[in-house]
Amino acid sequence: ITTLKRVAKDVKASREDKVPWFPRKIQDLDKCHHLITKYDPSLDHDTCHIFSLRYRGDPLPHIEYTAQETATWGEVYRKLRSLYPTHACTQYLDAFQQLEKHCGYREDNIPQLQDVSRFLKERTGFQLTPAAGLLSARDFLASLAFRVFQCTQYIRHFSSPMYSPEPDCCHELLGHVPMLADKKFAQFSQDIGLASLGSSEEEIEKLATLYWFTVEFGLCKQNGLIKAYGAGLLSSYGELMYALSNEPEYKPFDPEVTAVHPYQDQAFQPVYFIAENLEDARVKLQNYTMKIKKPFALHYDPFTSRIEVLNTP
Ligand code: TIH
Ligand code: FE2
Repeated sequence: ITTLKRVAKDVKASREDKVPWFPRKIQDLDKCHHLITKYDPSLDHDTCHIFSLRYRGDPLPHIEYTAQETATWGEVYRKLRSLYPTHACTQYLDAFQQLEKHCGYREDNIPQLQDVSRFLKERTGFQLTPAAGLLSARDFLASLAFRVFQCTQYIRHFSSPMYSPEPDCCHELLGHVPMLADKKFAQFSQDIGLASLGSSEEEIEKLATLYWFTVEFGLCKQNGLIKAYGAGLLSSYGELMYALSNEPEYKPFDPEVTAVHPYQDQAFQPVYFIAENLEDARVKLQNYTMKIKKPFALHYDPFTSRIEVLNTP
């Protein structure tokens, strides 16, 4: 009841100054759990309030996966691992090696979020938190501002190991986690999150699209070759092969163009955006986000994990 009241008050306050409510400290993320009910057409694009039973600071739940689930993971792992040396960017390969060494990344073991979260925290300050399902773009992006990554824990159906239209633990652990261990990429991810705080619905939509074509499906140049850094590619054997096959269309990463490009969320992408490198993508993103109009400037204080709001006249 208290949480409900608090949310109602925040909504009211944000109407008054016309800036959508946003979390200012990491504990506020406990109020960012609006799930999207995606597949019920009557509820399309609607969100529902589900108050998570878990709060920040609680230990991450340990999951006992069944033999069948571990077998699915094993198949996904084995096939993807054989593609990484030729298809994944060097940042990914470096982190993957570390994860095999320190974090129980193996064919016969689905790593636990708690171990992986500890690993990331030491490398880039990112931490993982379990999500009950698909979150609204606003809530998902807001957590990135605090270097918190919301993860699913269930696994795809054994009948389609090489592609899943929905995120699952294979996608989080094999797609996102290795990239989040890279400092530059972690900064890039947090920058999208910071840009989203207090942004309008239209701007959130554009930032979510940018996120989609970079963090999920991004390609980059490396030593004259094209490599994948997007998690949606690195967790799907089928799409990783396809994305680097010369069959799809390729465009240079340009935030103004990328942010408004239509995307596909039930099948392979018809187009991929190629970044010069991760640093260049970060600079381009920064130039783009600087143009988003807000009545204040935001600063993230890494010592307190708080957002400082600087009023600009
Ligand atoms: N298609 C990815 C996979 O098979 O692992 C999962 C997703 C990525 C982005 C959205 S769903
Ligand atoms: Fe993802």
